[in-house]
Amino acid sequence: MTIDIITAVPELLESPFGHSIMKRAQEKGLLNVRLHNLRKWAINKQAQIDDYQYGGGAGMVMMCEPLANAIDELQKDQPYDAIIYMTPDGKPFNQQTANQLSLEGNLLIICGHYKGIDERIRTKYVTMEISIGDYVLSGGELAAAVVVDAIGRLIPGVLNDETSALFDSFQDNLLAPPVYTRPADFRGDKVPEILLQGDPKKVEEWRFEQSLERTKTRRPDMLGDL
Ligand code: 6GU
Repeated sequence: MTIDIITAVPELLESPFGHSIMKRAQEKGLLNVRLHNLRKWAINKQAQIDDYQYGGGAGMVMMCEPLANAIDELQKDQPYDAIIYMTPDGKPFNQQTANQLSLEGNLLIICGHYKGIDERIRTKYVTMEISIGDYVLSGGELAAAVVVDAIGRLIPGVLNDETSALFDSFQDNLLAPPVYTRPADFRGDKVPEILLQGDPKKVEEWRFEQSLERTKTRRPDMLGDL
């Protein structure tokens, strides 16, 4: 899977994909994340990519030309299954969307800054708009890192234990159960006995009950149609 990211601040995205699981995914050739500096397509020697908004008001708007030229050039090399714009007024991102996007081949992600991008790029190029929650970030880069991480770890072969994504919170509309590791007794606080007994069926039942209980108390909204 290839994910191209257009950003005015590529530095913000270098570290998130350079470590741990995302790094391994790229080393294994399962995920190819490419950062593209929008300034490369700036309209003049001043490296301009944004301008004042028509109608007045505070905040700069990212201009059509650099974005359109960037997208056109990248699109020449490969068609995209989705052109995604990161924006707080986009569709709330969730596990279902992550699952769907992890099945795609080529994605293009556009990170906005300032007041956002010219509306004409949204209507003419963008096929999907994603928000990662009801709060405002100063740019789309951190949100893009969140989305790429959520997608990347679902690509088959990226996680060591391939089944482990199946037990994630949200993957079956339940929160994950509590987990424990050694020691079995930490300052008098003991690991639940059932996990030590080695009966896989009982462990599975216990985990399901814990998941259900946790979801009921923390996120009753998720149980709406159960
Ligand atoms: Cl995708 N971008 C920005 N700038 N702020 C956000 C967001 C995205 N999602 C939530 N807040």
